[in-house]
Amino acid sequence: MLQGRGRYVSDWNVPGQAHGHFLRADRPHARIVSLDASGALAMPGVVAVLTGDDVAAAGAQSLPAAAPMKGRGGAELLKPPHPMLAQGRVRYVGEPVALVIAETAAIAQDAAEAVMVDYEDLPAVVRASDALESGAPQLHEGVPGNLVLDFEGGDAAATDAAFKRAVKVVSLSAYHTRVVGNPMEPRACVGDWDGEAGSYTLHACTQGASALRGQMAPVLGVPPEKIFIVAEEVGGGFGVRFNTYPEYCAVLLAAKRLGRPVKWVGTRSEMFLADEQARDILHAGEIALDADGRILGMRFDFVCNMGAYVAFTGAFVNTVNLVNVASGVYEVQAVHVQAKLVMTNTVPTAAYRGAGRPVSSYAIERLVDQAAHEIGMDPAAFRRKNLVPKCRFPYRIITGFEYDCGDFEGVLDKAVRESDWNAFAARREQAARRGRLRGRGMSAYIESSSAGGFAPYDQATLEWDVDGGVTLYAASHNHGQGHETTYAQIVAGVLGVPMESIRLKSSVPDRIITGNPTGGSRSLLGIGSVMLLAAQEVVKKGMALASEELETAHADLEFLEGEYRVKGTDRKVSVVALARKHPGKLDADITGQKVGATFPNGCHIAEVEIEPETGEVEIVRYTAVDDAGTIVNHQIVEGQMQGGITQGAGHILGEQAVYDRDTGQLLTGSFMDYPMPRAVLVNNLRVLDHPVPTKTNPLGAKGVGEAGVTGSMPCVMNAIADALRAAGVSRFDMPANQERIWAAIRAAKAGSPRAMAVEDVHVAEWRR
Ligand code: MCN
Repeated sequence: MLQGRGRYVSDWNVPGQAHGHFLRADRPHARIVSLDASGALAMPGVVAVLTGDDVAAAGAQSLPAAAPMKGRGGAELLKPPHPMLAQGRVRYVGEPVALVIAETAAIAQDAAEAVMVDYEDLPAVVRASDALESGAPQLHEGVPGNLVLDFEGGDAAATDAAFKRAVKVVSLSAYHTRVVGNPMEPRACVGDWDGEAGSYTLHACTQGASALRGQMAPVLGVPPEKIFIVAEEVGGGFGVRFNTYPEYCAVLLAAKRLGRPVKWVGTRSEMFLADEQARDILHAGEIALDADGRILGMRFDFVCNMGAYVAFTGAFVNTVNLVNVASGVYEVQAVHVQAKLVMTNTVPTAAYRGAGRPVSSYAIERLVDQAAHEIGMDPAAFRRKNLVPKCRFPYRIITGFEYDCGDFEGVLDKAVRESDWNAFAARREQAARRGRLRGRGMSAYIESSSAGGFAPYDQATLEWDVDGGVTLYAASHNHGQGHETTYAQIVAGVLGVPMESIRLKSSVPDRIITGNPTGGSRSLLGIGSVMLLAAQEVVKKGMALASEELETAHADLEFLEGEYRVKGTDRKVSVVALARKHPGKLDADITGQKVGATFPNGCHIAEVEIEPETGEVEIVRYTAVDDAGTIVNHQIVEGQMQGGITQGAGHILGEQAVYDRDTGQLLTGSFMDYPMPRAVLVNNLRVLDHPVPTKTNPLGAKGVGEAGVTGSMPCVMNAIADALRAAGVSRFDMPANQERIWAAIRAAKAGSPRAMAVEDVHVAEWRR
C-alpha cells in the first residue's frame, strides 16, 4: 500500500475485457412502455445491450431479501421481486434499466444515451409515512399498503400497565435522516465466466466474499462454489458493501452471454443514486417514570423507509437490531417496540455502520436525556439510578436477548470522572463570557455483537509457507479495520513468531472459507477467536513432532516463546523449524466454530459550543469510555472509535440525503450538497477502555467497529439540545445543521414560534 502497489477494484484489468455503462431510471416511478436499443447497437464499438427482458429470458432470479425475524402474529416478510435490470417498471431514480457494453467505457456511456426508453409515469412516494396513507401510490403487487413487515418486540401488556402506574410520562419523536454511505472508492467490478468450468469470477468492492457468493448463487442459478470473488484492496465498506448489487449480477450475466470479461467502474454520482442508503426512520418514544425518577417502562414506534426493494440486510437492521438492545443499559422489563417496514420510490436502504443499533440507542438516549431535564434531575444521576447493576448479569431483557456481562456503573462513573462532568457549570459560564452557548451531552449506549446474526459459524485456516512464514485465511475482509495487525498479534502471541512473518488473505478466488464477512463488528470476536484456536492447535500438533525431534516425552516438554524446550535443559526446537521440516503437518483449520452474543457498551460525554450569530457548532471535548471486552490492540480500537464517533457526529450535524417529495428526485447527489464530516470534527477526543471480558467467545472480546456511531449520535445531539436550552430553544432534534440551529436561536430570541423546518414538519405530520 505504501509503495502504491495496492490493487483497488478499479485497478484490475482482465485481458479481452469489454466495458459496461448502466442506463438508469431518470424518474422515480414509471411503466416501461418500450425500450429500443437499436440506435446504441448501431454505434461503432458497441458490443451489446442487456435489458430486463434479456435477464428474464436468461432465467436469472430476483436479488435476495432476508429477515430472520417474523412480523406481528407470525407474519412473513413480504419480498417483492427485485430484478437486476428493471422489468416493466422502474421504482426509483437511478434504478438500472439497461447495461450497455462497448469496447471502451466512454463508448458505452455515449451509447447509453442512444437507448430510447418510452416511459408512462406513475405517481411516486418517497416518504414512508406518506406511503402508508390510504390512497398512496402502490409500488408492488403483493405488497398491500406498501407495508412489507409489521414488526413488534417486547411486552405490550406489561408496558401498558407500567404507563398506567406512571407519575410522569415523557415523550420524544424524531426523524433519523437518510444517509449515503460514501466509501472512498466508488463501486466497481470486473466479471468473467469460465464456460468449461461453469464458474463465474467477480472482482468487486465487498466486505467479504462469503456474503456475495451466498447472495448471488440463487440469482445466477449456480452453486456458491461456482462463484469466485476477488477483493484485495477495497476503499471502505461502512455496511453498504455487505450485500450484492444489481450491477454485479448484471455484469456477470453479460460476461457469460458475451463470452468475454466485462468491467464496470461506477462514478461518485452513481453511488449517490445507486448505493444502498440508510436510516430514514421516524420514531416516537415514551418513557414512564415513578415519583423517584425510576424508569417503569418505555415504548417506541418506528416507521422505516426501506426504499423500493427489500435489500438483503434491510429488514434485519430494522427488526432484530432494534430489539436486541431494546431497553438500553437500563433495568426495565416493560418495553414495547413496533416497527413498520415500508416501500417507497427511493433507493433501497440497508446496513450502515451500526445497522439499527444507533437508531435504537438514539431513541432511548435522547428520551432518557429529555426525561432527566423534565424532572429536573442531573442526566448522569438519572441514568445511574436506572442502570442494570453489575450483580444482575447475565441480564435477560424483555425481548429475549441476554446481556452477557458488563459494568455499566463503572463505565458511567469513569466517564463522569474523566470528563470532569461536575465542573461543567464553570466551563459553560466561561463560554458565555465569550458569547458562545456551551452544552453538555451524555449517552450510555449498548449494542450487540453476534446477537441474531446471519452466519455465526466461523472458519480460520493457518498454513505455513516454505520460508517459515504463516498465511492466515479468513472470510472477513479488511478494508480499514486493521485485521492484518490484530489477527497477526493473536497468532504471533501464541506461536511466538514475529508478527511480520504473518500474512492475511481474505479473498483467494478458488479457496472457500466460511463465516461472516466483515460486518456487525464481530470479526475479532468471531474470526479472531478461531485464529486463536488455530494457533493453539498448531502448538498442540507441534508437541508430537517436537517430542520425536528431541526424543523426549510430551510431559517433559514445554512451549515457550516459539520453542519447545526440554524442561530444565537447554535442548529445544522452534515451531518454525518443525514447520519447515514437516511441510503441511503444522497447518491448522478450524471450522464450524460458533461464538455467542456479546454486548459492547460505553458512556460517551460531549461538550459543544455554538456560535449564536451563525449557528455553527464546535465539538470542543469528547470523552468516550467503552467496554469492548478484551482489547487486542488499543491503538486500532481508538482509531475505530474515532472513525465511528466522527461518522455519528457528521450525521447529527447535517449529513443528509434528501429526496424531493414532489418529483422523487434525489436533491443531494454530490458532495456540494451533501456535507461529509472532516477528520477534525471531533476535538479533544479521549478514548478510554473499561474492559469486562466476555465468556461467550475464546478471546473475551466485544466489538468496536460500530460502537462509536452508536455512542456519538445521541451524545452529540444531547449536547446540542442542552446548549440550545440555554438560548430558550426547548425542543430541537437532528439534523443539527447550521441553518436549522441559527433559525431556532433567532426564533427563540424573538419570542416567536420557530418556523418549522421540513424535518420537523415531517415528524409532526406523521404524529398527527
Ligand atoms: N479490536 C480489538 N479489540 C477489541 C475489539 C476489536 O483490538 N476488543 C480490533 C479488531 O481486531 C479489528 C478492529 O478492532 O482490527 C475492529 O474490530 P471489530 O469490532 O471486530 O469490527 P470488524 O472488524 O468486524 O469491522 C466491522 C465494522 C463495521 S460493521 C463497519 S460498518 C465499519 C467498521 O468496522 N466500517 C469501516 N469500521 C470501519 N473502518 C474503516 N476504516 N472503514 C470501514 O468501512
